[in-house]
Order: sequence, then structure tokens, then C-alpha cells
Amino acid sequence: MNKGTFLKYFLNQYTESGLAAVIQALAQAGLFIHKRLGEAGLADVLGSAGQTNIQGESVQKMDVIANNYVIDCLKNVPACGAMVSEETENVLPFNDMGKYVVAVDPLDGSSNIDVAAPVGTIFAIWEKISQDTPKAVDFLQPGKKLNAAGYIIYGSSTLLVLSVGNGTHAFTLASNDEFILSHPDIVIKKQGNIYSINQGNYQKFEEGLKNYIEWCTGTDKESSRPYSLRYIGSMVGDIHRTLLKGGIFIYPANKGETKGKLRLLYECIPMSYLVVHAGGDASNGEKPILDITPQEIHERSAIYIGSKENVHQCLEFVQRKVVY
Ligand code: P6P
Repeated sequence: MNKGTFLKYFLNQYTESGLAAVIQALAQAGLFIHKRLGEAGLADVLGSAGQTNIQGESVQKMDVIANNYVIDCLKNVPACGAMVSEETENVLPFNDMGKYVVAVDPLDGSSNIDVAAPVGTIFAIWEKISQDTPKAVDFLQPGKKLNAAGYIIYGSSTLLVLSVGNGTHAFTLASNDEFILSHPDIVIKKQGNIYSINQGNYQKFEEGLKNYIEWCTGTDKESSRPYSLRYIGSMVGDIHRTLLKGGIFIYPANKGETKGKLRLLYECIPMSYLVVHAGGDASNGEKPILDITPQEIHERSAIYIGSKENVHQCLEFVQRKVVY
């Protein structure tokens, strides 16, 4: 597909299956969220909603608004049988005949809204496997069985990054409210020189990861070290940079968070699908993220994701196969 193609035409071949309508509904929700975020400072949608979600995390007002936009856009799409959201405890069934189920983080990184840092909507789309009303089992599928995954990043510009299993592509939101193909067939660098981690947690990291960080910050011209450390604190922003500039993003399990912090179903799996389809790699430290079958819908996971060489080098240290 050529630059300038509208999303709706890019999706033409997925119209009959209903997948196009599901993706376009998510893009519509992204457009609504984009417009609300743009006015966030004016329209009293900054700050906390005074609630906590299923994760026990403080819910930002925009989290609630974004979640409602996604529900309203998906619930009437015939092909969308059900949704799981970071903001809702259980599966939200929409219709028994819907062919697909959608797992969504409606507004990842929302604590960054108040400081106008990038935030995003992340989604993963599987075919339903149960016969009647959609249920949790329909979502507990490995990433390698995804039909599509994507995110919408609300930053200095708004982009929809999407893979339907045939490459990873980015569509920029234009002033005519259309998502227009701007980055066809994104290919992540095999090796980058940026590492992205919350180094403030250094004391809680396992020895192998500490050793990897020592290696990244060592001096060696041939391997372009020291690497640069870049960390936005918003998964969508950090991974979007990694996708376009190369390198590695790490959110490890650590002594405080034994299974990591990020959600497997609607953060780690869709992001891994996009990066792998751009030629990169993604692991939980032991196995490829896309091979993991989630055991419950809000399960957490460690994640090492990015350029293939960077991920493999890091895992050599984390798995203690090499010491620096
Ligand atoms: P920390 C945002 O709250 C988020 O869920 C991800 O977007 C981000 O990568 C991570 O948490 C940041 O976590 O512990 O570094 O603040």
C-alpha cells in the first residue's frame, strides 16, 4: 500500500470478515479521545476521577472517558462479540454472534496526561473460540493467534500503528479526521543504541539485569556504547520510539513486582505482535511473549521488547549466560 492511503481503503480486504469494522470502530474511539485530550487542560478532565480500578490504581478522569468511548464505539459493531478493558473487572459481552473479541487498554500512561506527555490506546483482536456468549476463555489465547493488534499514540501527532498479520504500518490522523498511511511497512533496526527502563528501580533488579545496564553504560566505540537512556514512563511512547529508532524497552519483574507491572493481555501481547511483525523480538525473560497463553485477563508480565539483537543481548545477561 502507498503512503496517502486512507485507513478505510487499507482495510478493504478485511471488510467481509467484519475485522475492518472492528478496527475502524477503535480508530473512531481514538479520534474522540484525541479531541478530548487536546482540550484536557480546559475541560476539567485532568487529574483523578476519585476512583480506583480493578488494579487498585487511581483512575484518571480521562481513563473513564476513554473507556466509555471505546465501549460505545465497539458495542454496536456486529462483528465485535465482547471486550475486556483495563478499566473493567470482567468481560463485557456485546453480542453472541460477534466473530471477534477485543482486549483494550483505553488510555495507557494516563498519569502523564497532566504533563502533556504521550499516552495511548492499545488493542488486541482475536477470533472468539467459544460457541455462545463470549467469556474469558475467548481472551485467554496466545499472541501468535491474534487477528490484529495496534495502538493509537496521542503525542505531538496522533498515529494509529496497526498490524493485521502482514507487516506493521502507521497511519497519521489528518485535519480531515482521517487516518492516512504515513509509515507503510515499518522495519525496526536489527540493533539500536537506546535502552529504556525505569532505572530508579535499579536496586530491585536481579543481578543479571544490573549487569546488562552496566554493559549498556560501558564505553566501547565498536558497539556504540554507552547507549542512551530514554524513558517517558508511558509504554506506548517508549515502544513507539523503540519501533522507529531501534533499541530495547524493558519492564522487568523485580523484587517489588514479581510478575512485572505491565498487563499481558492488552499491553504486552499487542505491543509484541506489532514489534515482531516489524522484525523485532519480545520476551518475558524466559520465552517469547507471543507464545504465552494468558491464565487470567488482568495477568501481569515482565517484558523485554525491541530490536532483535538488543533483546537477545539483554537476555544473555538476564539469563546469566554472560557476565560483564
Ligand atoms: P513506572 C503507565 O502507568 C504504565 O502502565 C506504562 O504505560 C508505563 O510503561 C509504566 O506504567 C511506567 O511504570 O513504574 O516506571 O512508573
